[in-house]
Amino acid sequence: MSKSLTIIGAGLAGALLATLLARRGWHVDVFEKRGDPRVKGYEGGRSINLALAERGRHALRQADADDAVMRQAVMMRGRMVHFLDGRVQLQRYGRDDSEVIWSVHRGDLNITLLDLAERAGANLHFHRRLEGVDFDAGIARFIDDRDGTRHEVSAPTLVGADGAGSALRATMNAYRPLGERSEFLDHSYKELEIPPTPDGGFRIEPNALHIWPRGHYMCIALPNDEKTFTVTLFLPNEPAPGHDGPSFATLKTTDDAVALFERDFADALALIPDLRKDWAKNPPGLLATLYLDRWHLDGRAVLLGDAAHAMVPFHGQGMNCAFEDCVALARHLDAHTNDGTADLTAAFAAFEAERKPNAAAIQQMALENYLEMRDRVDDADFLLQRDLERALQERHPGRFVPHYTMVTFMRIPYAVALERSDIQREILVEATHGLDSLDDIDWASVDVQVLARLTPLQDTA
Ligand code: FAD
Ligand code: E0Q
Repeated sequence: MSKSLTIIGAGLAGALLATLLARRGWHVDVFEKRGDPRVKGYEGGRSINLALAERGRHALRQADADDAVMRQAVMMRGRMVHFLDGRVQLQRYGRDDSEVIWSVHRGDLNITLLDLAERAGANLHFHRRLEGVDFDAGIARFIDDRDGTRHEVSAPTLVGADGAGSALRATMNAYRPLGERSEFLDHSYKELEIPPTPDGGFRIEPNALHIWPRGHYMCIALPNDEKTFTVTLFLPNEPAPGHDGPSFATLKTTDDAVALFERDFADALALIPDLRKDWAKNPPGLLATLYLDRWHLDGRAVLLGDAAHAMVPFHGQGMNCAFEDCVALARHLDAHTNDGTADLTAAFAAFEAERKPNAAAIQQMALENYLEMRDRVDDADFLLQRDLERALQERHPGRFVPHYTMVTFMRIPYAVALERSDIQREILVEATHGLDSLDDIDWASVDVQVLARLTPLQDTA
């Protein structure tokens, strides 16, 4: 078979890619270390829900998966900011309800995508953990963790969709170094749950991403369609030098955790009856950015999604970016296929050339967004800059487009969004310097800047 591929990992990217390729006539085998979530229920996967945005939805439409996914999605219109004194404020993400994001359940989404992959003709193999690859012989070795049995499979072409801890990446790197570098954030996360009300409703506003910004740390909550919220606390691992604020290291007992919530997240604490149990369930989750110089080994193996470019979660774009990768890889494979034979080396190289700069851009923007989220969403400078951003969007439609809009509601390359955001931030900072209201803006000089420094922007068709 000339058009065949072996995908490692049946998570979000692996399942979507399998569907896209099987529909294009590829023979696809997918190997997943866990059991089939459709049989036993979804095991593992620590972030229980995820924000789905336009990039991800566009990719899902390519696989006719968008309708099924959207049936279980909860709309989020903006950030609901919870201040220390208990006040709340909705900061809209877009102009109206056509510019919103969607909270989706990771397990349900995975199941929807696995069903589609199977229906498209992909062969799914569960309980198969990749352990190593003999690249010279084209053989992949798997272990079934239930009984330790080993399985060898002929796999001349491998795609790594096996996530941030990718085993395929490790074996590629051992064969020919990929130039791998991980930068761990000095913050980790813990997940907690807000249950439904006794009569089965949402405890707080469902159509928002809730956020409790507290300077060096924060909580967020995303709604689930079963009327619960998943709360995530992001906190430093160690006390910051010169600060005596809370950290995972200083919260030694569940009493310490409750005390932190009593002091800093009092309105959230009232909503989390099982805080003690949830707290003890899992160790803090680590957060890191992964950089590679190379994503592929000629035509024999290629990485995508978190396996290629894990990022911190603060822009809610990791899955969205992984889904964009899948569409791009399928497109490059098509473009490099002639008379039923694919030039895999050329396809993988073209995929890497297109996606690597964009992955680097969203990795950087995700890191920057953490500071904004935890420290700036409640400060006056920031809010004035957001107001000016909206005003300039109206004055210069299609030219001055807010940062969040470019990342979340458009599909222009992330690298373009980053480049334009940097210019726009300079304009915003300069124009609002020393001011406390838009009344005193020098519009003529701001308009000159916008016209001189920003070209008209067209979304990717
Ligand atoms: P994964 O989803 O991790 O899938 C990898 C699959 O490979 C898994 O099924 C795993 O079991 C399997 N596997 C692993 N090793 C092996 C092996 N050796 N052999 C076989 N199979 C293997 N992204 C968003 O877009 N929006 C959000 O709101 C968002 N929030 C997040 C919040 C948190 C706290 C975190 C940590 C991440 C968040 N993300 C978000 C990022 C998102 O979770 C990832 O980017 C996304 O899951 C990447 O998909 P993937 O398919 O590459 O990897
Ligand atoms: C989104 C949606 C985990 C997470 C996921 C997200 C977002 C945030 C803060 C976090 C960014 C934002 N955001 O509100 O600007 O838009 O996905 Cl922490």
